[in-house]
Amino acid sequence: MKNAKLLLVFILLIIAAGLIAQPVQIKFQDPTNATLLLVRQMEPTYPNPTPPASRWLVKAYLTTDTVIDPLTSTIPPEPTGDDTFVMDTQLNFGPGPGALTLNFINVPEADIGKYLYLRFFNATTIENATHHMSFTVPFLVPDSPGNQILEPIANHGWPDPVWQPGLPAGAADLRPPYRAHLAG
Ligand SMILES: [Ca+2]
Repeated sequence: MKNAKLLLVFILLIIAAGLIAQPVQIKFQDPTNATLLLVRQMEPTYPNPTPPASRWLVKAYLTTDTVIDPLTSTIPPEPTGDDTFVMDTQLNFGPGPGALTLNFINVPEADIGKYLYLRFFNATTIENATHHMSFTVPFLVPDSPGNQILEPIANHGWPDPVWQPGLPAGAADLRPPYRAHLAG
């Protein structure tokens, strides 16, 4: 009888573990300075290493298809179509020759099978950004909870020209130049 109870507890523990969401954690990195050089096309003094207060905004989005849909022309710009916002992080380089060192993007288990992409903005807040650079090919979120480390340049690319204009802050020209947002 005691063994039967222990077995029941064991089974319940296995069921409970299965119910806990297992996010997929994805880190995009670039061990070279290639991404830094693309960022410096917009801001030649973008610092390496990048002090926390100077780090531009990076947003991660999900799309159910493989099409990266454009942003709205509202302030702040929002994703369109089937694309949805996932999380913010910061554009950080270094130390060393300028390796891209982003934080992990946490994708909920429910979004496995969707496609993930990053968009860099040329300001520390989206309201002040005039340009953005986005993946050209979104990344399929794999059905394998745990850490995934990927290199964006090789696999997901950037458009040419890399920085895309047209965000409302630039169009409205109501804000100081983006250089004002760099503390470093
Ligand atoms: Ca889409």
